[in-house]
Amino acid sequence: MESVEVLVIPQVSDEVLQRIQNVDCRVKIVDARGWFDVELRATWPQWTVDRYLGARKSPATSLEERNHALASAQIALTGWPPLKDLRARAPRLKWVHELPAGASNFLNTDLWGSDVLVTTSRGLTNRRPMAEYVLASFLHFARGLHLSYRDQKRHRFDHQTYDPVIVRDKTVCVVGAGGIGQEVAKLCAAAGMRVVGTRRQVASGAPLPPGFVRLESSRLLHDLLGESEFVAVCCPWTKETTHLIGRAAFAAMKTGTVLVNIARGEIIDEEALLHALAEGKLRGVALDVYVGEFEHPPESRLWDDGRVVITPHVSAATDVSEHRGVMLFCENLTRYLEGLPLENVIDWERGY
Ligand code: OXD
Repeated sequence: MESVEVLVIPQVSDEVLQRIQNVDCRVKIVDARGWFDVELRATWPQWTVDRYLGARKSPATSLEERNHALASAQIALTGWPPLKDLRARAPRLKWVHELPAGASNFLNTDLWGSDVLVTTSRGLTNRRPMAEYVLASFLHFARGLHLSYRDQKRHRFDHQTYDPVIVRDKTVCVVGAGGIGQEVAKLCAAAGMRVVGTRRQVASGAPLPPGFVRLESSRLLHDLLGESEFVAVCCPWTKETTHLIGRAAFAAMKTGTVLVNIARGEIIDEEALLHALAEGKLRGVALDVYVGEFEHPPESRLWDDGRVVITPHVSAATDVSEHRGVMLFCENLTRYLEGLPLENVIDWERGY
């Protein structure tokens, strides 16, 4: 095989570039780190640009140089946000790998549903920090810590309203028992919680992943919600999971449920969530994601509610990264060069 051009778009380190080069001498890296920032700034909503590109510096390049790099690339490594018109401008493109995990990141790009193989870092993101975010949120509301902000603001305690509960022996429903969901399950089980969960499909007779005492297909989600005090949404956002947590799901939940979403905002119907809060159904809600998070701030009625914690998509952030997206890219590069099937390819029909 002759050389393959690998276009590196995100601002990864020199060490990462070297690791990719070390995969095989046929790899010809086109170092386009940061080149496309100028286009990302022009094509993504200002909210996304401020949040993810900020004031970072990038090399000045001409459109001609960028188009030239795209014209010959067979493989591209991308980050978040991705280029919206990569397919159209890279006629020789065969495969794109994204360092983030979410397939839905490509929804507004011309790669979605295209003939190019697209792989994600699904399951290889910082799972432990995300699991810690979930458990921290559960404990926050279980101990009533959210009420301390109210008391602090008005300089008056109302100790009777705290009504703390212990998480040990309580049931948590992990919605989406993939790589992240399984990490959540392990940590919650270690805290003494009873863990049940759903997956899109569950093979009959397959052993339960560590931590789980029950795993069902998503058809049985409402049954599991009905036996849980805590719920963690960890599944990918697809056609099937849009508004998965809607009115019927809230109706199936116990009064006093704590709900955490570390996946995508669109999985929760926010009107139904507001309704459930108004009805007093939920003890607390932690949202690391919300509907339209790449375009605008959260819905004010959620942000203004003392039972809702909203964070800016930081659950995977950590001082000790365990992200293995580059590792997967390098392994897949070897497979690509050997003509073998790649891991973590997005199935456009399935949506992840
Ligand atoms: C994501 C990620 O896609 O954090 O949300 O990787």
